[in-house]
Amino acid sequence: MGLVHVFFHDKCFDGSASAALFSAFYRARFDREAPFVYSGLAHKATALFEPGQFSGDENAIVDFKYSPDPKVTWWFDHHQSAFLSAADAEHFQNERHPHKFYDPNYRSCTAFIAEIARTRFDFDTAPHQELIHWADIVDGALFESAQAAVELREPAMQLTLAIEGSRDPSLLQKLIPDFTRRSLAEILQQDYVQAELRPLLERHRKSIDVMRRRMECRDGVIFFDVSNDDLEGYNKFIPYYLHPEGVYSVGVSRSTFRMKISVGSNPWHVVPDMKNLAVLCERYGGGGHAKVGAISFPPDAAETARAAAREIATTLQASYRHSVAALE
Ligand SMILES: [Mn+2]
Repeated sequence: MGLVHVFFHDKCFDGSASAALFSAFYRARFDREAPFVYSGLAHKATALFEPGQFSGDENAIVDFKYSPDPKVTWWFDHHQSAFLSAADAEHFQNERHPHKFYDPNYRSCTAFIAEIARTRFDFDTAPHQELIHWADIVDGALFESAQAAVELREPAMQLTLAIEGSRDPSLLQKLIPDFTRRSLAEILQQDYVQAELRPLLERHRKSIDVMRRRMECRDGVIFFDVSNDDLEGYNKFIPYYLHPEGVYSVGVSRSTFRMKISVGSNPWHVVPDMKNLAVLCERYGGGGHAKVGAISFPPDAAETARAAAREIATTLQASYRHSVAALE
């Protein structure tokens, strides 16, 4: 029996769930006794893969970029930008490897693995439906409401907070095997999960209080400046939770290495003719997607960042008034 080394998107619910589902599939259809090891992969500016890293008898990459390394024997991904280069994309297309799969139309890699394993390898995915369902919701950010996204009542939402916020690399080593043998509610009750979660939930609650104090909503735009507050990241749905009447949000925050303007739109409150936020942020040297964008400034450019944020808020307020006038 050969060692299976699984490489997965680190600190990501879908990445961890993909690693778990792939393992269950491989055990059921290829080798019931195979030992597994797991390594998280992160996006960074330098080389994503290290030479010699693919040390298993089988090496699987799930929910992460393609590697043309011949030691990689399985690959599943659903990201729009799955290939580091045109040469990698060509390598994938020409090789036509029977165990390498790519489809950017899937909301989660977990659902993609499930579909391939079920239809091509006759794997029974029924026992893993809960995991597949939640991977789709979390990775697609398809929360039914701002309450669901911020109050974190569902076990999957609290597990996501633990996975994304934990600094302990051993958490996922325990969580991945648990994903295919316990329900999410059972996993949540495990001591090792509760120990991780307690401080993270406390920080999450505090961040809601801080943001509540710093927020105002006028003409459809929620504005907040938390750059002088001790906030280590925050849930990006909090603005719409506190101000459901808001359509856009503009926030200023600070980290050790930059000042940041975050510009977003409320998934649960849209108006006609929404402003494209990527285009708006590009005007200030930032970027993003149509529905969410960001701009970075050097850490000492606080005033420039604040002035730009005010200007963006004013632009979005005018756009909102225009949209609402069109509705009347
Ligand atoms: Mn994913």
